Amino acid sequence: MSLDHFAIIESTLREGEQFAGANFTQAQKLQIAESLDDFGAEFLELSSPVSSEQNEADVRAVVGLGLKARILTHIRCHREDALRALDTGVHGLDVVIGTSAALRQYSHGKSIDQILDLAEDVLTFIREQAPHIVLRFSTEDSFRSNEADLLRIYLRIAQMGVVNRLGVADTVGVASPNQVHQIVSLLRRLTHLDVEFHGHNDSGCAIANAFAALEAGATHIDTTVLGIGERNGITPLGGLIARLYMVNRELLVSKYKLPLLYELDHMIAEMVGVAVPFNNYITGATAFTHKAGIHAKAVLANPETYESIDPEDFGLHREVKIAHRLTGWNAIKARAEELELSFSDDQIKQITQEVKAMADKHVIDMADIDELLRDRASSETSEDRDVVVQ
Ligand code: HCA
Ligand code: CU
Repeated sequence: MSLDHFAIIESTLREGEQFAGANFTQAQKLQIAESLDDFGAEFLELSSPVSSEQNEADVRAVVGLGLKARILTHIRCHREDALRALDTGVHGLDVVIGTSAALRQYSHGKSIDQILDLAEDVLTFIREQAPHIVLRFSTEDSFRSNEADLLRIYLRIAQMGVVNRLGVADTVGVASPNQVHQIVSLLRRLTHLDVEFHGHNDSGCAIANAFAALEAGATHIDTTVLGIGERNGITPLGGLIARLYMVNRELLVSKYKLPLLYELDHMIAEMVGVAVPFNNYITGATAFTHKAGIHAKAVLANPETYESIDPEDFGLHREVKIAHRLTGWNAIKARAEELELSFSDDQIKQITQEVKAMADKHVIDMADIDELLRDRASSETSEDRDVVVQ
């Protein structure tokens, strides 16, 4: 399994550019490329230079940055596209062709035999032109393609000995983790080539499918920041990171600059005109917010009780919400200590009941709690004084 040895192909600048709200300027693309490189993404996949003149200029500009990340571009299975792409100086080509009946009929109109002939011609041509480039071949809509056709294509391509990597694409998000596991393990067993997984999220399995691919031996996973892409997108970078963190925290912390994730998610959200979802993996507004009294008590004693991810690994902080009717006295006590107000446990329990009663009547916030605590503290001191005076 390759959970401890994998690479991310960050496709915000290709699949992400296919997101409804994405219209990146060259300056934005350079900023995205630099940020992803800084984060530690091993590969950046860019839109095909054939798609527009500006896109061609953008590929050249990103290549010109001389980043540590290797630059790939994504092209159709055409000699012409390949030549245009190679001319930009990219380090690798991701070649794709549709293999499902629907795509064969309504997209390029080719039979499986014609696909094989074309792939053989184009891939061999690319290898002749660029002996050292990283070359990948992928079947679009793999999971709605006939399984026997798919295997025939992959095996023939593998036998040609010109590609470094095979791509499996769940183009419309139909695959389950089990299906992904099966095809990826089969390809790894039969070909020994690197295997990449690209998964859309139409039915909510994109992260689980990417993880299953890695468990099955996949070497490369496609992501985009926030998961942006066609329709509701693909495996989100942050979501994949969260999933992988669960099995190998040390590796993730050393391989990637995790504290940059918050910045990345918010930068892309702003560029494409969406908000970072409140429930987003790691960077959502409530990702590290604890509320119920039972949770707050345990988290205040030891955060691991209710946290599987340490926010500090991502440069973030947890929040314990205490201003609500589910609050508990341990949380109120902790707040009193923060304010340097001292009460007995019985007094804190009494104040907690007052907080709950208040929250039952209307929405309260921390200022209400602080006011109540200060008020009770000052009446305590005046009662003490009274006692002294008496
Ligand atoms: C698309 C193509 C693609 C390609 C994936 C790949 C897909 O539909 O725009 O090259 O592996 O989802 O099939 O993004
Ligand atoms: Cu896609």
